Amino acid sequence: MTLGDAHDDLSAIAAAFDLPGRILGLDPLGNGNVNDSYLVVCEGPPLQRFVLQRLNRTVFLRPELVMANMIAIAEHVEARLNQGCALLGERRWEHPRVLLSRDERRPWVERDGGFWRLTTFIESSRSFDVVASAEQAREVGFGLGVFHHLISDLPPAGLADTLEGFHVTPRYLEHYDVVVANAPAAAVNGVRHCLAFVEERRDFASVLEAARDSGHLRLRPIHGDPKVNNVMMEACSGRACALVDLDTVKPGLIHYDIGDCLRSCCNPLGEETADLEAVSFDVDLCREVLSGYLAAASGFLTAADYDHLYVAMRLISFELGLRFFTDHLAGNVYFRTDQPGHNLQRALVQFRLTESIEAQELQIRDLIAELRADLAAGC
Ligand code: GN1
Ligand code: MG
Repeated sequence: MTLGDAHDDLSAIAAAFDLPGRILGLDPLGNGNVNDSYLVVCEGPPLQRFVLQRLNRTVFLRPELVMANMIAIAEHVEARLNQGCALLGERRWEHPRVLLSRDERRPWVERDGGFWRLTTFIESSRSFDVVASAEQAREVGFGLGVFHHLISDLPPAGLADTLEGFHVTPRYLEHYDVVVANAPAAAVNGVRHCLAFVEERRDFASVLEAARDSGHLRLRPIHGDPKVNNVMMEACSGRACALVDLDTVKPGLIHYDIGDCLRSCCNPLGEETADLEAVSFDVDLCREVLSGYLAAASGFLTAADYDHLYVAMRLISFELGLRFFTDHLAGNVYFRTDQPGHNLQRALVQFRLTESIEAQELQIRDLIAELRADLAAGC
C-alpha cells in the first residue's frame, strides 16, 4: 500500500464520522506510545480541527467501554461547566467532545479490525513534552486539579474498569515475575541494574494498594495519564485550558494521577532522554506543580490523601520504569519503540528518577508539609 492509499483510507475513516464539512488535511499527531493519532482539518468557515485515533485493541480489550467512560465524563464536565465553576472564574476551560459516526450514530467506527474514534481538537492551544518554566509547571498542576475537581462528584461506580490492573503496581510486579521467569537471561549491564533495582523495591510496590485496602484511600474517577503533554495550554495566555487523551479515564486512586503528573513534570530532560546521568527530580518544579494542584484540589483532599503524596511520586516513577523494563524483557509487545533497547533506556530513566526522588525524600516531605500548613492557615 502506498502512502497515498493509507491517506485515502484514513480520510475515508474520518469521513465516516459526522464532520461539519469536507476534509482538507490529515496528518500524524503527537508521539503516543499506545494509540495512533491524526489531526484532521475540516472545511469551514471557520476551519475546524479534530483528533482521529485508532485505539490499541491489544491494550484496550473493550474499547466500547472506553468510549462509554469518555462520554460519561464529558457529559458530567459539561454540566458542571454550565452551572459555572468558581475555581475557573474567567479562565477558559474546555473538554474534548466525542463525535458520532454518520450512519450508525455510534461514538466509534470499526474498519478492518481497527477501532476508531474522533474528538474535537482544543483550538488555540498547545502542549509540551517537557515543562518549560515554573509558571507552566504550576499551570499543569492547576489543570489536573481542575479536572479532578470537575469530576470529584461523579460516582466512580458509574465508570467501567476499562484497563484492569492499570496503575495497580503489585499486578505489574506479578506480570514482571512471569516475564522474568520466561525471559532468556541477558547479561547486559542495564538489565542487571534493573533486575536489582526492582528487587530492592519489591516490598514498596504495594504501598498505595495497601492504603486502599485498609480504607485510607478510596477509589475516585481519575484521568489515568495526566503527563505534561496531555495538558493543553492556551496559546495566548499559557494557561492550562483542557486535559486530553481521555482513554484511561476510569475508577482509580487520584494518587496515580498526581504521581504520574509529577514524575513527568519534574523530569526536565523528559522520559526519552539518552543522558541518564543527568536525570533528576526537580523539587522546585514539584513545588510549583503541587501548589497549582492544591489551589484547585485542596477542597476534596483528606489528611490521608496528603500523607500519601510522597509515596505516590516515588511509586508511579518506579512503576513506569517497571512497566518499560517488563516490556523490554517481553520483546516490546506493549509500548511502541523506535530502536532496539528503547524500552530498556526508558526504564533506566524512570529508575534514575525514582532514585532522585528517594534521595530527596526529606525535602519533598517538608515541601508537602509546608504547602499543607499554608493551606490550613488560609495563605
Ligand atoms: C502510555 O500512549 P501514551 O503515551 O498516551 C501509557 C501511559 C504511560 C505513558 C508513558 C494506556 O501513554 O500509562 O505513562 O505511555 N498508556 C497506557 O509515556 O498504558
Ligand atoms: Mg495516554
